[in-house]
Amino acid sequence: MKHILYSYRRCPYAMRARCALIYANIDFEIREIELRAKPLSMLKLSPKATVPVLLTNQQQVIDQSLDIMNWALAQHDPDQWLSEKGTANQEITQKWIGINDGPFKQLLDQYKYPNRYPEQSQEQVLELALNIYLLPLNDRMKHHKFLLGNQMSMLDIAIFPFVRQFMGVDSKKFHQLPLKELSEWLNFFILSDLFNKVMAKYPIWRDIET
Ligand SMILES: N[C@@H](CCC(=O)N[C@@H](CS)C(=O)NCC(=O)O)C(=O)O
Repeated sequence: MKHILYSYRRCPYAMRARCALIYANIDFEIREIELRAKPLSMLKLSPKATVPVLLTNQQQVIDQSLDIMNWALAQHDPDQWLSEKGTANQEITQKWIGINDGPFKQLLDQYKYPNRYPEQSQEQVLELALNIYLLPLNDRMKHHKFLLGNQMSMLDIAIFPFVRQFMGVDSKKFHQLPLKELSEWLNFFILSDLFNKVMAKYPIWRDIET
């Protein structure tokens, strides 16, 4: 039996999980869901009702994107995305993923849906995102190609889908910002063969009515 991933194509958490699963050459089935009509089979596995959810062929349920990444890389990690585990880089990875999934994700939602967050203008949100996250990330890549050095790591993969979404809100404006290195880094992933596979389209999964 194949592993099964409940996924939503445009969700950055699901993207990072699919990146790791595809990179690790895991044979898995994608069940593309609709957020507004989640299949009962997924809710039974994971009542918290967020994607991604992985059901392994050993019937283990993994319903946090970072856990799915770590599970996939533990099976197979051909380019050593986790090679720096146990060193200072692990702390750096946790720090940046923490900012990404915490304050930056919040700013991303505010930036995407300004009408839902009238207390701050889109300009103010952009300014904050630049200061707490985007400019410091850009600085990290002034001297090497990826966030932890010249080799790609789990950190790059865990956060680029979120930065891509931020850029996508107004890509013209984004490219006028002093984020040259970050833009090149993003482009590298967006144009990669891996990302092309990650963004393949699937029909919506429907549980069979009983
Ligand atoms: N901490 C979770 C967050 C996943 C998450 O929030 N996914 C969003 C989609 S991008 C979701 O499923 N939201 C539920 C909904 O919109 O109903 C993870 O890392 O997997």
